[in-house]
Amino acid sequence: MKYLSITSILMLFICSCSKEDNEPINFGNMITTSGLNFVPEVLNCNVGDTIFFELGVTHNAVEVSEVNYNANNSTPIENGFELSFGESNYIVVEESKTHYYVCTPHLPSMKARIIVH
Ligand SMILES: [Cu+2]
Repeated sequence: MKYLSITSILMLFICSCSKEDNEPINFGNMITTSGLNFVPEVLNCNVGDTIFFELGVTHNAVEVSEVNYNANNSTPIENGFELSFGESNYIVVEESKTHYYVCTPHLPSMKARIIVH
């Protein structure tokens, strides 16, 4: 008969506790880069969701206004998010609106949206 070590029992205890204590995180809200594209180009999510970014080393992500998005202008929007080249990070969306963002060196092709419902 095999017994669980004290470490294993502690680990099981810690894991089951943290599952109950924390809100579930939706890891489906992930934005990556492929070629000169953000993937997905349109991310649909809900207020309160966490959005993860994993950017390739040649790409950044700068939130811009809708007007600048349509004009392929990378001027950052006030209080927007900004991830530097190759950064892996996350944001939490707290408002029902559309976030427009671009990769500065790869405009006009590389831009995308996060639609918060
Ligand atoms: Cu890029």
